[in-house]
Amino acid sequence: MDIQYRLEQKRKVLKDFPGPRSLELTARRAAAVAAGVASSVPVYVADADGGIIHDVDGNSFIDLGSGIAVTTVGASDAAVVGAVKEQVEHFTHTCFMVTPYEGYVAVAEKLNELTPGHHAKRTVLFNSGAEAVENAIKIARVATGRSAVVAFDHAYHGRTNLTMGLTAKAMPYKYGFGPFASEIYRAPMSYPFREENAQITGKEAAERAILTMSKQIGADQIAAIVIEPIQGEGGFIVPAEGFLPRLAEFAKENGIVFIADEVQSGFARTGEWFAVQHEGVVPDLITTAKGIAGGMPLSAVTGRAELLDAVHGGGLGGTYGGNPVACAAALAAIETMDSQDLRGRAREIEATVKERFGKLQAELGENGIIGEIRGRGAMLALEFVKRGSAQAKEPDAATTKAIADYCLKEGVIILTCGTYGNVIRLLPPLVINDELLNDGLDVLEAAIRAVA
Ligand code: PLZ
Repeated sequence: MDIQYRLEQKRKVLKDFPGPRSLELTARRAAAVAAGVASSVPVYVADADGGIIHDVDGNSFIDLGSGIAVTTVGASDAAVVGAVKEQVEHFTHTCFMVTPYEGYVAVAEKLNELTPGHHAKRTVLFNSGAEAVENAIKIARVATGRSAVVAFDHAYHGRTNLTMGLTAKAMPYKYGFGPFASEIYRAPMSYPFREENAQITGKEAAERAILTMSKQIGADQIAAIVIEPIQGEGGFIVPAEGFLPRLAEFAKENGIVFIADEVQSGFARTGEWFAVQHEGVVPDLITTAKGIAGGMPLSAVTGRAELLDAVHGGGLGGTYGGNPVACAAALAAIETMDSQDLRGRAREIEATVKERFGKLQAELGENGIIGEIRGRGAMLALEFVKRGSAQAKEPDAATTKAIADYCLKEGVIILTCGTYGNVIRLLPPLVINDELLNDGLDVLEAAIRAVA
């Protein structure tokens, strides 16, 4: 990795935190912004680069969240900034459905090339992850002539009506927002840390899900199975080995479209371009967003040409889908991921984090609070349990929050997640340097020791 940072990569927190400018903005916000939008950090951003976020009061935070897995190449990668500037000086928008442009085509070509499988592929672009998932289901329904869709326990697929229905957790995502779309079914996930039978294999967990599908729906009624290869919001759950391949095989045997939602896990994050590649799974459709465009809003559905081309002309689209500025950013971001070997960097980060926190877990012992350390590449998580509940594995959301709060006060932004709110997730920008990463991890380790 050879990155020229624009901002000094150094953590700094002043005494009065949040500072006066942030407090002023918090007050203005309360009077102007809908209360339903929450922010996990009480400071306002002035600048961001590499692994650092500057706030409006002169504090500098280490970013271990990347704006929820978006700024994989950093929040102001030079190549992305250059490409965006170049594009906005020509045109910001024409609408691909009216007057098309090359950037959209080039992004589609790139996605067709990078996604797993050597079959003929097509791509369609949108703005958000939810929009991509929703359209993948539209495509699967048209292509199969079926309507049922299967999602999993702990799943997160978005906040639109259809994707809320796919998302598992009620509070805060679904609570009070129903009724939800029909023909959505939920199957049991493989969650190794929380399996009642600790010996269950991935294949057996898949058979359990297949039984649910066969009994509750009927395999020939299912249009699509949609799954995050590593579940994100649900707790960075990595299914047992063999689970995803067996589900993909079942889908294939029954004419079901297998959709991998790689909105969070895609684009170098896990040490491969896509998380399904760790088990050699080739999805029929793959949804991407977040990391794809260096922070510009862009999402995509990529997959088998015969599925995407089954949709009638004009059946897919949207005013802004594949915006030219976002496309220019995507091509530059993907180029940076490649030239800086950010997949390799993700694997280095995995090794660093697993080694350090594995030691800490062992040191805290059987009755320590770190239940499990898991994840792939730089999509890593620590799941916390109540002290003394090594057997029961009682989730400890309060301690998890206390750890994140401690980190924030010390200048490290850490995100939590999980159905039980007891998971700390690490999603650093992959361009973070070792010194900054280790400083951030020192703070996290101190936080865990302080609460343990
Ligand atoms: N699919 C796998 O992770 C977005 C959303 C956080 P959008 N995850 C972060 C929140 O509280 O809103 C996500 C995801 C997976 C789909 C989505 C949805 O992507 O770009 O937020 O619509």
